Order: sequence, then C-alpha cells, then structure tokens
Amino acid sequence: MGTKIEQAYRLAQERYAALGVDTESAIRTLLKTPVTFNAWQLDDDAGFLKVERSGGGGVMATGNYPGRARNAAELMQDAKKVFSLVPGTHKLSVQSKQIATEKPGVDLDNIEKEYYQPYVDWAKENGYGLDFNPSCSGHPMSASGFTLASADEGVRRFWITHFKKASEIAEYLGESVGMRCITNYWIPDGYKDYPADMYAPRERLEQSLDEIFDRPRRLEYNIDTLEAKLFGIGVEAYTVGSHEFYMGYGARNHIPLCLDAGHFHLSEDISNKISALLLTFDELLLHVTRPMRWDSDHVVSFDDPTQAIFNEIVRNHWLDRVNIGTDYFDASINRVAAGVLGLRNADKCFLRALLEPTEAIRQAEQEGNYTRRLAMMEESKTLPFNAVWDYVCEQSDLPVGMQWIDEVEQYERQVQSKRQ
Ligand code: RNT
Ligand code: ZN
Repeated sequence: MGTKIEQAYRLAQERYAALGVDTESAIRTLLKTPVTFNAWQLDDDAGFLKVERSGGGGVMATGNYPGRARNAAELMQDAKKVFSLVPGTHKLSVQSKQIATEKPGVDLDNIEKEYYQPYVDWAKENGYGLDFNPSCSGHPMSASGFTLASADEGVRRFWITHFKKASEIAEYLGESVGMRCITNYWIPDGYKDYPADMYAPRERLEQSLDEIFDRPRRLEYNIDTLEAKLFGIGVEAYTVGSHEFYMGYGARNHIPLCLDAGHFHLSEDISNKISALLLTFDELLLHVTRPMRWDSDHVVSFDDPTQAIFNEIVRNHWLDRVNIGTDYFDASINRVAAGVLGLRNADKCFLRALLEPTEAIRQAEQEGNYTRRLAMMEESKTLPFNAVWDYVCEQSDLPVGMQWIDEVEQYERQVQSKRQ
C-alpha cells in the first residue's frame, strides 16, 4: 500500500501520465540537477576578511536577526543544515571574501587556494559542488564606487589581481571537488548622479577584463560569467557594467552572461531573455531572486516570475546550457530558514515545470489554437503537483510539508542562538 504520501503520489502519477507526463523522469531530472545556493545569505554579505569594511557597492542586507555565520566554519555548518532540508544535488556559491583563514595580512589581492581548502574538504565529504565569486562590495578599495573601471591605476591593479587570482582559485575548486565551478563577475562600479563621461569608464572596464581573461583558462574546471546591473542604491544614475556593455563584451569574447532577476526594470520578463541570448551564448548563469520594488533580493518565492524562468529552461531542454543559482539575502529572518525556503521554492518551480504537459500545449500553439493553449496552461497550474513534491521529500528522507520549520527552530535554539 505504501504511506499516504505514496498513495497520493500514485494517483497523481496517473493524472500526469494521462497527459503524457512521466513523473518518474521529472523526479530524476530534479534530483540530479544542481541549483546553486548563494552563501552570502548566511553572513549578510559581510565576509570574513580581517580588513576594515566600508559601505557602498550597491548591495545591502537589511535586518539584524541574531545568529549570523561569523566565520567559514559556521557558514559551512549552516549551509549543510540548509542542504539537509532541500531535496536534490547541491552547490554552494562562495565569495572570495568568505575566506577560511585567520592568517593576518590576507587581503583580496593576495588570496591563495589554501585559504579556501576547508570548503573543498567540506564539499567533497558531503558530495556538494562549489561556485565562486570575486567580491568587490564593502571593501576599502571599492569605497570610491569604482574598482575595475577606476581611473586610479592603483585601485584598478588591485582588482585586476584579485579577479585573476579568484578565477585561478575557482579552477582549483572545480578540479578538486570534481564538479565544474562557475565564477560570477559582478562589478559594482558606477555613479550616483549623471556623469559627463559615460564612455571612459566603460573603456577602462573593458581593458581590465581583457587583462583578466588574458591567461590560459582551464574551462573544464571553471567558467567565468558576467553579471550586468541596471542600478544600485547609491549608484542610481549610471552603472558601467550595463546589460548592453556585457552583451557586447560577452559576445565578442565568448564569455557567458549571468542574468540576475533583480537587475532589470521590474516590468521586464527575465524568462523572455533566455531564448534570445542562447542564440548567441553557449551558456548562461541565472541569479534567481525576488526583487520587490528594486533589487531587494528577497527570499525566492514560489511565484509566477520564477515559474516562468524554470518553464522556459525546461520546455526547451536547456538544463545543460542554463546554470541555475540563487541570489537573495534577508537578514530579518532566520538565515538558515531563508536558505531552505528560497531553495525549496526554486525546486518547486523546477519540478512544476518538469511536470507541465508541454508537448500538448505546444501542439495547440502550432495549430494556431490559442484558446486551447491558454486553457491548458491554466488547467496545468492545478494539477496535483504537491503530491509529487511531498513524495520527492519523503523519498529523499526529508521532512514533508511544514515539518522542516521545526527542525530549523531546533537548530536555532541549539546552534545559532549561541552565537553572540
Ligand atoms: C549584486 C549582484 C551580485 C551580488 C553578489 C553578492 O547586485 O546581484 O550577484 O549579489 O555578488
Ligand atoms: Zn546577482
């Protein structure tokens, strides 16, 4: 007979099969495809460098909920807890400033791979993958608002060195963990108010990137991606690395882009960009996030924009070309719970996309029957998706439904609340 969850699943399986959807195959794809979790949800993007922090950079975690991870060990402990409550294959995206060494004098221009070795050991031990990011924000050398596009040669050199080293370290991470790494470049440079010269900073950014990429790259272990942004807090008027800048640069140099769902005008449809870009780019990275009124990076929700992104990737079988990562950070609620929630929501959208009767819907479209297309899309929304999701959790030995919240609350009492 099986459990009640399994019984519900078997009924759902029949419903889906009648529409030509194979639930078993959907579950297999869900479980083997990594969705990368952004480690900066756990430390409020603070990092663990022993250099003075400075504001700026256009990113900001708001809230002061207790229990933030204060070092790499706590970060890994929290990330492991998050992953233990989410089905599937896991990857953690670590920032260069989330360094795992207490050695004095270490700064972003002299990082070495051994400072990240604990992450490698941890990932191997648990079967996780790792992604990487050079980190510019909150650092004294980016206090002017400029890094790779700076007119100050010393500042520009500092960051060129950092980015080069970061990508080399990322190759080491990918090689030693045995899962290719993705290193995302996000460069905050820009002006609060309208500049008189929009061109020169872009020329400098281009020159810096040319220098950074001018090295033999071991693409089997790491690929670098470029993340554009419309604006940030304090950088409202002009961002050097705009979408047009990176579209051109990436296309000319065969460097994939990263699309962050919060980095465009809020009425833009991120899912609509993927097919257009994949005509030019071999791969993309996604930063799945929830922008509320601005690039606020709220916890990923089980919402329509996220669903549309996953539908687009799954409908076109692009899981080998679109790398999926999250990018959200909420410091006003328990950070481990935020991690679990955002990842589970991404996975729910993923699974629901995998369960869509796409063939039948596309057939209606090809026949010009848009009435049937809309009707099928709408009816698909209330198919018994939840029975499949619960079954995935049960089969993965995870708590079903809301039970994970109790586990996080217990973890908070036993671990996070002891951090002062
Ligand atoms: C910032 C970008 C970027 C950062 C991380 C921390 O707006 O989205 O991806 O969130 O580098
Ligand atoms: Zn991002």
